[in-house]
Amino acid sequence: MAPEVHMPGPVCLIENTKGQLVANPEALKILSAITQPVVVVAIVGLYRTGKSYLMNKLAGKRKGFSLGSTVQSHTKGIWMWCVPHPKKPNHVLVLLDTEGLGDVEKGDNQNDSWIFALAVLLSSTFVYNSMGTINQQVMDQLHYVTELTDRIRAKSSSDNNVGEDSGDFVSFFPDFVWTLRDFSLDLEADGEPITADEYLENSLKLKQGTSQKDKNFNLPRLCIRKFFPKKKCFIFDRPTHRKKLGQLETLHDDELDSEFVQQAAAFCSYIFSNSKTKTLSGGIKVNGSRLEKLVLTYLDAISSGDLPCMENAVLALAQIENAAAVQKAIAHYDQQMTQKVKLPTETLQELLDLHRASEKEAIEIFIKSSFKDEDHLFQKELANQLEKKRDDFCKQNMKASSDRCSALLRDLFSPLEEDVKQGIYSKPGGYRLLIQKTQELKEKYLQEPRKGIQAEETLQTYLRSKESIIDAILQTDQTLTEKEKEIEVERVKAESAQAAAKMLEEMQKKNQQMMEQKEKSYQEHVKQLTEKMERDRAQLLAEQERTLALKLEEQARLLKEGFQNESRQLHNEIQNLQKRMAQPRRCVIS
Ligand SMILES: Nc1nc2c(ncn2[C@@H]2O[C@H](COP(=O)(O)OP(=O)(O)OP(=O)(O)O)[C@@H](O)[C@H]2O)c(=O)[nH]1
Ligand SMILES: [Mg+2]
Repeated sequence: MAPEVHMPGPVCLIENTKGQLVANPEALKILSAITQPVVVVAIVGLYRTGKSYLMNKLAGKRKGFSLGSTVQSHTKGIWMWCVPHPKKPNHVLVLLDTEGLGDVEKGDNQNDSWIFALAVLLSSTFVYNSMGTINQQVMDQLHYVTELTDRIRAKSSSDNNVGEDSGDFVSFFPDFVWTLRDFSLDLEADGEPITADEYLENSLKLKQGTSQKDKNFNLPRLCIRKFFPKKKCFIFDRPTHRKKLGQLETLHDDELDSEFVQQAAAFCSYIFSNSKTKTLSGGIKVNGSRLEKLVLTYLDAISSGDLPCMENAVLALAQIENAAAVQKAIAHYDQQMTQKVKLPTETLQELLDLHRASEKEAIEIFIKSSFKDEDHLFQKELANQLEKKRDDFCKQNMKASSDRCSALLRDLFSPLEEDVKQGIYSKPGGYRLLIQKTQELKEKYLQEPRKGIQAEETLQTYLRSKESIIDAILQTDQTLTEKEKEIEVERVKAESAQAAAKMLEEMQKKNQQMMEQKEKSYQEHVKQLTEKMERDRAQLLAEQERTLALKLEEQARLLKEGFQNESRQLHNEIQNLQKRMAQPRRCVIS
């Protein structure tokens, strides 16, 4: 299959002008056309630290995200480059390069904080980039991570105050990768070589003590540990001599420091193999068009002064997609019915069977394309629309049948009507002849195929409309005695009563069939919904189990390091999660 995206270079996704963050329609259009799942890698960090250069490496290009060669901050807002994923077929790698943090010329810390928060919200792998070792200064610069609790909400429920639901962040947050550039020290601890990951772990160790200084020391570390259970660290040598750094873009690998080339390759390889598809709570995989909606929802919240809420974003996404899922299901039903149904159908059951088969497929399509259909509102809407469509088909079917039968009666009986008008039957013995002729035509009528469900009723209505004429001919027929005429009138009456009874019986049968159909429709909705809920529940459980395992691991680490308070807090979160995992789910659709 041909790759779905072709972007020769990055475009600005979120413009940052005069402190306002605005989505760029051109970039949104590119995203909306991507139906494949996306792996989103965002890079964030202090300005002028080689972020754009590293992102170009992930894109496999020397040029792309624009680099600046002066000390002035270069990238503005958030830039996006979508490329076919080099390792995951049918996935798109979305690279987000962000404006450098801490630019003194800009002097707007608020704005930086939002860029940091947006990068966390939109990515599945969040790369934090800094120069040199992890020292206190670098940690202090990471105050943005401690501010996330004031910027982002996980759940919308109003009884949760700002920051209180940060325990839920884990299930929404990206994996964390720290890239340390121009790292010139040897990786050692107590004289022993250590890995970059161990270096990061050590740097995130907490200090015992309760002084303000200790608290300040611990806070960013605790936030990183708590929000990002999955962490990874990469160190990079300086890519080349200082003098050549300005033309880095033009240099080939063999002109760069060989250590750096290897380190950059290891970083890219890790990202390609380990970065996950962007997934929302409930295991909802994000494709380009969903990412577009997330961008819009979060920016809307920020510009209207609200805190972006992850749960609300998922719900907003669900609303849009579930409405589209109803439309898609209905369109399929319409297409199937137009293709299969030839009105009038011979029996009502024939029509209901076709409806049922198309309805089943429509529900399947809805269930496949919908998610988080709270209280089954959209499925109920689908059920209502399908029911209305079925009733419309039934009405059309009756009309088609009546029209066909009336036309048939006209064709068959008009010569007879003409003869009656000419007085051919107004003679002795005319009545018997007329009854005989009528009987013959009736039989012909009954033999005609595909008259539909109104065959009997239309015939009876027709015959009733001719009763007075037949009666007049009976009265004028001199071959019959008065007694015979009376008997004949009684016979005709009895015949019509019999026909009425038969019609009533048929009507009851039709009603019964309609009721049965309603019950079957309901059962079909419930059956498919239950199957979906079971699948969803299994997925959610798996996700919760993963989160639980990561939290338990972190709790053990905190205990080992002697942080009773922090571990107790985590314990509460773990208990809440376990409670949620034990909750049964209901499946009701009425
Ligand atoms: N010392 C050093 N310089 C680098 C490195 N990578 C890139 N550069 C150079 O640093 C300068 C800035 O690089 P960019 O990639 O634009 O840095 P940035 O972090 O994107 O900068 P902003 O967009 O302003 O935040 C350019 O001249 C790059 O060639 C690196 O690993 N070490
Ligand atoms: Mg840049």
